[in-house]
Amino acid sequence: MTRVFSGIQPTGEQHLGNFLGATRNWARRQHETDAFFCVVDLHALTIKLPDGEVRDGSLRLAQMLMAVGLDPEVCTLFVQSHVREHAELAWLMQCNVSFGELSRMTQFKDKSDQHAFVSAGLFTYPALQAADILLYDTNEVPVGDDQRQHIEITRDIADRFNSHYGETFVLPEAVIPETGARVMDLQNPGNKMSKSSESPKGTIGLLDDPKQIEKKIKSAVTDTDGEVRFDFAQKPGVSNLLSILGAATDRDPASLAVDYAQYGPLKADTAAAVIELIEPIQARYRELESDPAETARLLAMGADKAREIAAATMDRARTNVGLLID
Ligand code: ATP
Ligand code: LTN
Repeated sequence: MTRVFSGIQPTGEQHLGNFLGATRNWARRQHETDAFFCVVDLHALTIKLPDGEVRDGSLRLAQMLMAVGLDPEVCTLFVQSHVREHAELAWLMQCNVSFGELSRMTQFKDKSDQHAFVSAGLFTYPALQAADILLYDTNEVPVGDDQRQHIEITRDIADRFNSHYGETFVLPEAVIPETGARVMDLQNPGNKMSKSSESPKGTIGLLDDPKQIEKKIKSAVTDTDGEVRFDFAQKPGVSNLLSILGAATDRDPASLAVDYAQYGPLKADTAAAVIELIEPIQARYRELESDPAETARLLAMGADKAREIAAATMDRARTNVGLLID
């Protein structure tokens, strides 16, 4: 069976971009594959966060992932730091990736510009991500478009390791959705929707109430020519709304454009579709939120399942790389 792995950081609130670009597809794929989904708390440590945020955020994110539809009885849902092999394999990855390769990562360039203290961990972040993926003999990695480069470097590291030390890792493929892979900020449609956006009006949080969602979409930046057309280069704001509506209703954004002569109705329909999509998620989240002990139990069960596979891969990697086996 196809093995699927993906990860998400327990920082900030989940937004529409995370859902349409990644987690919705995780929920869909869990039924047809052997799927592993990981709350990557060690990755969150690359940037200094307020005390307690990673711990609380990990639990809340796990609850949100279940609210979005991940079923811990169907897939394996766990927290990265609960499976020690992630940090261990990351070291072998760091020793098999070059400074030059890491220097070319656009996510590092973006994030290092935003912080005064740039940790070594932020720089070697892709080595830990490669470890995450390779530990599970992963075939497919469902992610948003911004992660393409990280999956490419994972393949390069795996390929290099295999040719130096013998067949050890499976080469993974990125799986990027046709619509929703790059949801843009509503106020700055040149940037991707992000939890670290300067303007909260540009980001739709999965826990925003319907009124807020309506207001944010109504005030989304468009342009002045008044024509509804799917053309990201010329009309980024309008095209982003068409993409969101298309992804929310499982329709093709370009063909949706012919239904609209004005921006007002496009915005109203987009807001209605997003609210319809998000409301049941919010209701499930509110239920799950009330029982953190049950979430912790489910995560411990996930970590036990993950550890079994990770330990076998780690043994293979230790042997092949030439360590003295204890
Ligand atoms: P941010 O930029 O908001 O800090 P991130 O990229 O660090 O976010 P994660 O929460 O770690 O976000 O990402 C989880 C998943 O969501 C990844 O697969 C990523 O590609 C996807 N994703 C994030 N933002 C978007 C977006 N605007 N559109 C589509 N997919 C997205
Ligand atoms: N780098 C990713 C999060 C991430 C991930 C992974 C995604 C960490 N490990 C393994 C897929 C597979 C991000 O910033 N969104």
